[in-house]
Amino acid sequence: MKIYNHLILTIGAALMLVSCGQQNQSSNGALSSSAAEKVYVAPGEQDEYYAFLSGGYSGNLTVYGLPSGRMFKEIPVFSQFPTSGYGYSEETVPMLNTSHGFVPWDDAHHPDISQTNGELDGRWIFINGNNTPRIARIDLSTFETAEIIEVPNSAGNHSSSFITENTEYVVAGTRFSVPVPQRDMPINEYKGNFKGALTFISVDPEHGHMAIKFQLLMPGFNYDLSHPGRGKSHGWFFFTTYNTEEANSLLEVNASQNDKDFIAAINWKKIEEYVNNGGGTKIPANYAHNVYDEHSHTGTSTMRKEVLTVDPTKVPGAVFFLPTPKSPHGCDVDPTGQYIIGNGKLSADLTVHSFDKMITAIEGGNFDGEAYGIPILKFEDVLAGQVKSGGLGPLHTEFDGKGNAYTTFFISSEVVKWQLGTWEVIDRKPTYYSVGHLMIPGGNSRKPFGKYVVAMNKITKDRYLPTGPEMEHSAQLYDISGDKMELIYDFPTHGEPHYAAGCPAELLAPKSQKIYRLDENRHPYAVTSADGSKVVRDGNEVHVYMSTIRSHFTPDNIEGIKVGDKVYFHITNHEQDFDVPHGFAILGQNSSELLVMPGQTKTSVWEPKDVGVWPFYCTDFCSALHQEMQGYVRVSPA
Ligand code: CUK
Ligand code: CUA
Repeated sequence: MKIYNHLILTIGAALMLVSCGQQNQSSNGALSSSAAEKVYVAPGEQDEYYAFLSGGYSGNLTVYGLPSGRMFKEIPVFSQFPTSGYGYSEETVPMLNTSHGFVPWDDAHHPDISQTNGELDGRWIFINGNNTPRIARIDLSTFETAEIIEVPNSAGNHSSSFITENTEYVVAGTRFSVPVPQRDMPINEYKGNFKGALTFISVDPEHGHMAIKFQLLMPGFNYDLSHPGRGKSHGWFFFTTYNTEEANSLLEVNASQNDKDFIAAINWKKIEEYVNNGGGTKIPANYAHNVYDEHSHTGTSTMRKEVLTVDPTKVPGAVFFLPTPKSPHGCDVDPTGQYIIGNGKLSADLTVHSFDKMITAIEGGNFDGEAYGIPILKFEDVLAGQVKSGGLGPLHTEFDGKGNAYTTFFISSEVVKWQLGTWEVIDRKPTYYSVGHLMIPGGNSRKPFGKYVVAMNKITKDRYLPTGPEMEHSAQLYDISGDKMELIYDFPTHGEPHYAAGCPAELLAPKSQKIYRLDENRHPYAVTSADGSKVVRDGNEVHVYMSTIRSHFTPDNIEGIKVGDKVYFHITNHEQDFDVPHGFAILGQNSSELLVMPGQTKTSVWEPKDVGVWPFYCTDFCSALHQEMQGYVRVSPA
């Protein structure tokens, strides 16, 4: 490994020099004024694209505009979010329930926008929780988390949440293989005993509701990333694997013995047919299924008890392994569905497999042995071509829809543009620094919008004014409308974006002006008429039915509360104008303030510990009389 590292550093340094020399820029990538014009969105103007960047360890999803790089919103998904009270209000706490209890955090990596016929349809965006395996669905008419389903038998839900071309399934892989079902056993008995569960979660086409259709129990490799087939390869799903040695400790000596790992090709249509005909085995599995209803404004959590598993060897012709060099990470399928690109992260060359050749090889039945009963195709039989990239540490590839692919190189810090079919490198530009994923709006669909690519970098170093040892990560925007890529902008990101998804603004902006109608509010504690406000005691629980409108609370003077009571403030916002939330916070409250959108009801719980007269106020500036939007709660001795 020492020699190898040395090689990387030497070649990497040489490459940086070469590629910087090719730039029409200074060594730090400083730009011309025409770049400024390209990203400038004048006051009052709007961006051309939405970009949704995963928040990594923030557990959330951030929304940006392109080309401006302006951040519009952080959508809370897996993490408690004081800004809106998500994960604090009674209505949203159930969204973070899991079989392990309340888990108010996760590591979110890969967003993917729903598709119809392989094109973005802008209905929902899905994202994975990596650490406590979960998949979330965010409604793109409200930009709110609408559903979270836990994924049992998975660990490190990383190769997720990619969707099939009609959003039939959102698919989740597992970075760790684990005992299935979980049990106490020696770790060094991993090999042959641990399983990698690949989970196919069906999506109801009308409402988007998710349900686990089946789990394919694969050999104990690490299933790192995945991509759906599309077009001609629709019906298949592809997963990169590493650690096909099944080592239980991934010190490099163990993990990189095999010259080639695999891309697993899964014919999910075949497995779907198998389970529709009664195939598969149900096993006990506890997992939470959390749904937020936008009419009752309330989340509910249901614990599911079993899952349908499928043994891949029981479905002949459904699962194959494609040998792919050197610990492939990214697994990307081009817009035509013909090419499957495996980026061996310990390699310099990119391996491109051909879907047609794969089918021919499968039909020919001439295999290179098998692994746990799963046929291994011959490398030469499926290889479409190799890209002699000249870079090091390839991770991820996106497409512009014009026959070009763009691959990130983590070690040599660059984006390389190459041509599908000829495998020729066309252009390369440095990134600052150590790029992970990249994103072209729609670059993960049959119809990419190949005008910009966003590179998401892991190391920020000197790109911004320093803010101490911890800096936000950095994204970079390249104009890819010409033959050569042009770096036009840097912008800081939030958390650690891994992947992102983007779409034209007109796909979302019109319907995203939605408001919740007060007359459709079915929250059990809603106050939908002006005189519905009241205070109701039930033992030591007190329910305050409160309404808000610019700029007062009703009621605003509350008496009769005692120390030891549990007080529920159910706040209904009577506004019906777009973008007029009211907030609520009371002194000493140890959860969070709330933001209540027009037409919505949200509940905050307060258990007063001390007698006194305690003020509450609106936390969101709502009118010239916002500062008058306040009240008192009198707390008497028990
Ligand atoms: S991963 Cu982070 S750079 Cu989670 Cu898709 Cu490759
Ligand atoms: Cu309501 Cu400020």
